Amino acid sequence: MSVSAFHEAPSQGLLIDSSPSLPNIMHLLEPRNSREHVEAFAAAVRAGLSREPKTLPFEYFYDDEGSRLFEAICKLPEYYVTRTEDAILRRHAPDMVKCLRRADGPLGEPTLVELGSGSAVKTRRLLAAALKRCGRLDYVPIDVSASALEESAGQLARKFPGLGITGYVADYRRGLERIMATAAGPRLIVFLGSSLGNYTMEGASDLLSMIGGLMGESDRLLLGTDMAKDAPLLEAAYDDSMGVTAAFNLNLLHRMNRELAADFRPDGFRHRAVYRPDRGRVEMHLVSLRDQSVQIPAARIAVRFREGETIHTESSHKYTLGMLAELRGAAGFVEESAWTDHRGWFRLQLWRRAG
Ligand code: AVJ
Repeated sequence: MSVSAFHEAPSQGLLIDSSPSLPNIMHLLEPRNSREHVEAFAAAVRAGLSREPKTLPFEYFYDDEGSRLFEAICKLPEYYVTRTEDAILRRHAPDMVKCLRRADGPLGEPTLVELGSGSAVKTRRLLAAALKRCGRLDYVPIDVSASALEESAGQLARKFPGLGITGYVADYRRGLERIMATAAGPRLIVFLGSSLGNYTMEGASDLLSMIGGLMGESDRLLLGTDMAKDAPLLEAAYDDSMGVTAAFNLNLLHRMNRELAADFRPDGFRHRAVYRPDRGRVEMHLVSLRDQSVQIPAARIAVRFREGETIHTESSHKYTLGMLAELRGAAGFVEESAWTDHRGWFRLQLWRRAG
């Protein structure tokens, strides 16, 4: 396939004229500044900070600033997760997409659905392999960050002629329900980066069951999971020397200030990451450095913090084979194949629905 001069032309007009497969972005979420969105955030904050111990839902890390900080985390020397998964993908992508076949009837193109695509850098390995195999492919990323989705969809459209892209700004459930009702099979759903790890074992099993419930016989789930390993490695990965992960965690306080008119003093808290092998996870907390009280007007609460009290902001599960087998069984999947790196730090597994 040759790249025409049009593709490099700076003019938007020429780009549109020359590209039959410009990404299509569907919005199933309320925009960030809408009243519904602010109210949902306020309700989550009120619930989490009224509880003992205090918590905040991890979903709220990913505003534009948080998504940008997460991309920076992925490049840190301590954060081996992204690099390790990418090495496995680089090596085995052609095997991972074998469930996809060239469309041979009126059924439409093979489809690769991605949950939480972010910047979709690692996904390129899979897209390249699937395009080589099938010629054409529909790529359907789902992400809550409109900016991340728009940017990566634009880049991928330029890089991969033959790829049809429809992005969904949506939560996983609503996005998947819509996509699985419309896209013809076979469909490969990819859930990379150990994003599943943010869910409790129960939440993960519910999410996987929901996904399985929408899958047909010829569909497959490709799931990337970070594995249990030595505490120092894990704690360094979540508390890097440049302080990027700390900034990512503290951004939640800035976000409450920005969106809920809260008066958090971010220098009154510090980032803490601790591996709890008994719970199978790394936990991130924000630790209050003193007794203090914070007003959150949009959530209609004032919150008191004791010195040393923490907000539990994230869990990142680090799986054993036993934990993965438990999830697989509970959610009704069967494993077809699995790939790992030479140190066994990260695992990609291909599952189909049981029965
Ligand atoms: C995007 C959920 C996979 O848990 O490792 C990175 C997020 N948090 N550093 C992870 C994260 C702190 C990341 N996931």
